[in-house]
Amino acid sequence: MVSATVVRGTAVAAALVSLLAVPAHAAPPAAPGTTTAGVATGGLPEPDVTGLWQVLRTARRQGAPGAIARLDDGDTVRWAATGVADRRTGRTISNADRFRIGSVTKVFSAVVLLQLADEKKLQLDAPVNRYLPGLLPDDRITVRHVLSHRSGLHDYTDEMFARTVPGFEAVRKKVFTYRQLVDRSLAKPRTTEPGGAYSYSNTNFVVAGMLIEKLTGHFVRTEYENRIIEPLHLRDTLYVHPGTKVPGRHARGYLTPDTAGATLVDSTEQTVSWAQSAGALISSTRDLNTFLSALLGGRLTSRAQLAQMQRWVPAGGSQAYGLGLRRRDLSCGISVYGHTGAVQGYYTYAFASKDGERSLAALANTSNNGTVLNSMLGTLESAFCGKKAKALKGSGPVERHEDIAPGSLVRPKAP
Ligand code: REX
Repeated sequence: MVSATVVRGTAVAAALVSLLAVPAHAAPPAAPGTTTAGVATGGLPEPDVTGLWQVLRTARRQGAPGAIARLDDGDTVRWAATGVADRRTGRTISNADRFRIGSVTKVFSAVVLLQLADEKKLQLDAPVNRYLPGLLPDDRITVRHVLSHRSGLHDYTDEMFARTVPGFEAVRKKVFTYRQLVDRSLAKPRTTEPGGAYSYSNTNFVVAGMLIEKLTGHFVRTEYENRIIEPLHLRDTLYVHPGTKVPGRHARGYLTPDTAGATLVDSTEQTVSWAQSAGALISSTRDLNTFLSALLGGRLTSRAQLAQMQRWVPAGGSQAYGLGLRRRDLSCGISVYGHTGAVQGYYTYAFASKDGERSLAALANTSNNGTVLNSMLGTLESAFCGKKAKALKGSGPVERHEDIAPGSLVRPKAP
C-alpha cells in the first residue's frame, strides 16, 4: 500500500512516468534479520529524484523504449519509470518488471566463491588448476586473478559480437558448455601475464562458474538459490539457463543494430549461454537493491571476505575493480559499489553506498547504444550526489564493453 505519494517533475502527458516516495513499511520485505526503518544514510547528499527521472527521460529520447530506476535509501523507497516494457503492446514499463541483468551476475558468482572461501573450501591465491586440473595453460593463474580480471584470459565475446545483430542471432538459441567457451578464449593469445593489469574478460567468470560447480557438486543455479536468492527472499531473481524466456512480468529487451536508423531487434528470448555465470541472471530493481545492500552491509560474507572483494585495481577512468565488484567514483567525490550489465536489449546499473544503506538499480531496455548507457550513468549521480553532482564531461576512459560515448549529464549545479 502506498501511504504517501509525492509526484515531482513536470507532468508530461506523453511520458509514462511514476515517481513515488514511500516509507519503508510500504516497501517489499528487506533481507531477513535486518531492518531499514530509521537508518541514517551515512551523510550522503539528498538524492535528486527529479534529476533521476530526467535521466530516464533522456535515455528514452536517445532510443531506449523504456527506462526504470529504484532507489532504496534508509527508510525510503523511490521509483521512477518512463516508456514501455513492450513496444508491440505498448505496455508501460515499471519497477515490477523483471529483466536480464548481464554482468551484475558476476557479483552473485563472486559472492558464492567468497562464501566458499569463508568455508575454507577455496583459497583465493591458489591456482585455478588446483581445483580444475589442466583447465588453464598456466599454473600461475590464481582464483584472485580470475575474479579481478587479471588472468590475461582473452574475452571470447570480442569475436562473437564483432557484428552485433548477426553475432547475437548466431548464439541466441545456442547452448554452450563452459569448456567450449574457455576453449574459444584459449584459441587466442593471452592479454596479460597472470596478475598483470586489469583486462575485462567474460572468460574469467565462466571459469568462476566452473569453480562453483566443481567445489560444490551443484549447478550454479542451485548455489545462487541456496546461498543468495532464498536467504534474501529475492522473488524476481532467476537463473533459467538454458531456457530462453524471461518468466513472469518482464520488460522486453531491444537490441540496437550497428546500422544507424535500423529497427530495434527484440532480443528478449535467448539462452544467454554465451555468458552463463558471467551474465545470465534475471532480476528486478527491488531484488538488486536488496542484494547489494545485504552484500555491502556484510550480511552475505564474512567481513574479511568482503574486504578481499574490495581490494581495488584501477579499471580505467573513474572506475576500479575488486573481486566481481566495480567501484565508481562519482563527480561529488562519493564512491559507489556494484556492477553494470549489458546483455542484448538490456543495460543495467546496480550500485550501493559503502555501507549498503543507499542502493540504486536502473534499467534501460535497449543495448548497443553507447549514448543511452552513458546517460544512464546519470542515475548514479542523481541518486548518490543529488544536486551536488557536477556536469560530467563523459566518464573518462571506459570499458570497451561499455562503449560509452563522451557526453554530458544534465544535472542541476550545486547551489
Ligand atoms: C556483450 C555484447 C557485452 C553486448 C558483454 N556483456 O560482455 C557482459 C556485461 C555480460 O554485462 N558486461 C558489462 C552487445 C558491461 C560489465 O561487465 O560491466 N554488444 C550489446 C555488441 C557490440 O554486440 N558489437 O550491446 O547488446
